[in-house]
Amino acid sequence: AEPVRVAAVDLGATSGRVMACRVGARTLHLEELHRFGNGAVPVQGSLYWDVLGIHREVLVGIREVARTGRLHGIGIDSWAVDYGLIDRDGRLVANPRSHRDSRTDGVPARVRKAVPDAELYGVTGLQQLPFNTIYQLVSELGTPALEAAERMLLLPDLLTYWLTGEVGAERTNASTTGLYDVRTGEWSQELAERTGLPLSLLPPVREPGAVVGPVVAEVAEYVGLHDVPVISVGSHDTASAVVGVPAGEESFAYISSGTWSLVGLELGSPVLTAEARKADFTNETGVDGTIRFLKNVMGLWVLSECLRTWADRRLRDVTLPALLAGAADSPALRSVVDINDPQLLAPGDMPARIQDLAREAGEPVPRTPVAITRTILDSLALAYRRNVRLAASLAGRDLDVVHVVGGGAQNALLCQLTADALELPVLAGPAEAAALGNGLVQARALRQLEGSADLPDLAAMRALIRRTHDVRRYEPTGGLDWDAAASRVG
Ligand code: LFR
Repeated sequence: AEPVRVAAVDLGATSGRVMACRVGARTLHLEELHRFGNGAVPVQGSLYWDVLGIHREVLVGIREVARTGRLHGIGIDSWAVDYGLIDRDGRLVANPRSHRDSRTDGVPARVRKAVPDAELYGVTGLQQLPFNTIYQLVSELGTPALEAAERMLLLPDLLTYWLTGEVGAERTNASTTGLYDVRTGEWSQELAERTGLPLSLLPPVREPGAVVGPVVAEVAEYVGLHDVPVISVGSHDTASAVVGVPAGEESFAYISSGTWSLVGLELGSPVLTAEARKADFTNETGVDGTIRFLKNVMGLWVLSECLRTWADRRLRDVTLPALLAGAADSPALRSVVDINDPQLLAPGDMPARIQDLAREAGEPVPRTPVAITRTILDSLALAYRRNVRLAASLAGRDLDVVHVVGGGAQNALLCQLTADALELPVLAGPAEAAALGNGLVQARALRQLEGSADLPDLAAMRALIRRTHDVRRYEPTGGLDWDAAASRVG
């Protein structure tokens, strides 16, 4: 079969990318054709996404893919949880908020009164993150915006709606809302009722791999191509990234390392035990009915927010490469903190918060940007160690390797620390796993449309990634007392 060429749109909280992805039986090639910065915009004490700006950048990127070759399909993935509301005329009601907005402060406690945590977990299987869609929506109860709303569209679904005019809720992302029943694969009518949210807000669920429809005329005109199908992919970026993990036969854990670090396992069915709930592990739905059993770890967000703070202060020499080089030459495990402390969730003066956490924990306070960077990386490695081990023990697995995908796979120091902390080999890359997972699912959908009988499963997609992409191996080295460091962060 001829290779197909699709536009894989992968939106992260700090940058968005539009790639041309060429997929054939033995070829898989990504070309980044458009990249743009992204970030929440604070206005009047709220944190908004500039969603129209994102839509415009997505269009620019798609046009670039079309301009440079054939274009057989378009698929969008982004971070999870956040949404836009549309009214009965199909218009956006208000600017979507970021999950780092403080509007959900205190909301989980309110929801707990209507639905105790254990019950909620039994239905959704989700980690208690204060920003889960259910809490964001409950925070909007009684507001004019929610009253005017006809539908809630998760961000990739909103952008897909603007491209096609079709509403829906892609399954992998729907599973992150806290309103989706992980046992039945449907919206939970019961949870909607008990929290006072109208079930009609939630659009019909659609499958990753479904063809949503051709682009509407206004988009076709802009891009210069008619009849291009938009294809539903694992629209939760983590779902696409895990498709893009180049795992073979081995028993593996993964770390999808971007703004967040998602640390866990791929399973065949959810783990809804009391132990999993107490350990606060999530069960998100993946492509092809898999379950991502994982923990959200604060991730490189903490470092990127430090960089932003230092750049605002016009500190010189605080480029990322300089900081990482300095950190690699700094003493290990001198000062470690709980990198998952909720105080690190909201944007702000992150260097000061890291110093405060160190002080409160009785650790030496890191004083320089390099020392703070080292504290963040050591602390991340400790969190990876703790949560990979927890995941394995909760799911009853022995592990051979840890795959690191996403931008963090390019951070050699962090990959080495991860191997050391876990005493397991780390296989790092590809950095663009989410875009690959997005493109591979589109390519399979297109082949299915053509009536091909021989469709790749996840293992075959991963084998293709291994054949076409370099993966860097980090062997664990000894010499550091990770156990002692782990006991310092509690
Ligand atoms: C990663 C991610 C995580 C989700 C968080 C918030 O980009 O999608 O999986 O928990 O962002 O949406």
